[in-house]
Amino acid sequence: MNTKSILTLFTFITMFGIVSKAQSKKFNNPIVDSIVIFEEKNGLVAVEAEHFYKQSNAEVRAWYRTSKTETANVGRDEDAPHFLDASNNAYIEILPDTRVTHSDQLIRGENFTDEAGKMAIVHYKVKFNTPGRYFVWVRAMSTGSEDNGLHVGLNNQWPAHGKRMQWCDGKNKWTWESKQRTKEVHCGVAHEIYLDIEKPGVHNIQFSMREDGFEMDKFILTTDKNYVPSEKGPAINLAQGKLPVAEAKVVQEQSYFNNISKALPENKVIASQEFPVEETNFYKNGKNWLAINPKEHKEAQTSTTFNFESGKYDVVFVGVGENDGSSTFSVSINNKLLGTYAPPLAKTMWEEGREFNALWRNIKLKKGDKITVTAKVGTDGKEFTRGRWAGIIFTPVGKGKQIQESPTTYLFIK
Ligand SMILES: [Ca+2]
Ligand SMILES: [Ca+2]
Ligand SMILES: [Ca+2]
Ligand SMILES: [Ca+2]
Repeated sequence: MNTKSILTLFTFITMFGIVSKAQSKKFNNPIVDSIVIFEEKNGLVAVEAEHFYKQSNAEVRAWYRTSKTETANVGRDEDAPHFLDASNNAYIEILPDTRVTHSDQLIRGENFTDEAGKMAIVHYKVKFNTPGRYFVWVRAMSTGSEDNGLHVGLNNQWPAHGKRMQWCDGKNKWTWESKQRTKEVHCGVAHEIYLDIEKPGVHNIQFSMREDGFEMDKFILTTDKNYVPSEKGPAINLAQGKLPVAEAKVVQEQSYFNNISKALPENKVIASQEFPVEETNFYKNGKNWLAINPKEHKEAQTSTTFNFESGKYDVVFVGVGENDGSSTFSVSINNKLLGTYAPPLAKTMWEEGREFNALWRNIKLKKGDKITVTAKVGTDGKEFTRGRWAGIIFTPVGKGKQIQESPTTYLFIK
């Protein structure tokens, strides 16, 4: 390559770098105008988190939108996108997320702050018709232990009862919660997160970072102490302005296996297609599965080596439900049977998901162990199943059940 083409290439790379950074950057810009005002009616108001009109104190950490068309690339962010089950198919996340597990260094003022109103503040305008005490609920997604704290404030004040919102239940799924973390109760106390609205009129509702990596989908304020929001929560009311066009409903394109593989950063994964195929009676079915052609074989077997750290794991075997019967799968370690599993009948031709996988807990594995999967086709008397399976996940002991709760899908990816 001559000097000129090296220079051209260098210029191109530099420009590309600037462009991709600029594109990420705009996902922290507001998409609603500052004239947009949400409205409380009958003691209730709901707001999509992605509809903030302003961010402040956003130098070190900021909130970034994620949707089908928006994925920020601004540093460490290890969890998978979660817009599929989000209200309005979009949410915001505080990035980068440099404290993912307890073993990552805690740096106050960078990846953590116990001071409300100091870092990464999002702002919303709400017109209140009814003064009173409003309990604050937020729909959040936590994938670990260091991304589940938040502060809420009012008109640039950060009252004691808006500090340290905490999530413990509902890992890896969108979860409504309204609890305050205290010295005594780390998982939080109910009915302690509220804002007192003294006068009717337009007020500023604000959320600020406690832990980076926090993901917020939607929030509500309610005067009803016993109200518990469910699913995607109540409808949005506007007092003034217009919201952007709703985010397109997204068809799940990622497989369940991919979703649960990424559910925890500690997961070790062997996809079925990483196992050898030759002379096993299996074939590669699409991008995700191994399968058996029942016209040629009724049984297939393949083995590979466990190349991860020795230790104890929860083992999740992700099978595929089919509607022609139940396939049977056996998993062995060094030729010793770990267990046998037959997924139930699926309603569709094939389906991966919560219903179609096996969990073996607290299994001792050594680096170099031989993992063998044997599959047998099932039948309904007329047609045969194809013994389809997606792979095996080795997750820390006690986490198996949790990672199984990932979004389900039955799409076949060609
Ligand atoms: Ca993320
Ligand atoms: Ca974090
Ligand atoms: Ca996160
Ligand atoms: Ca949302």
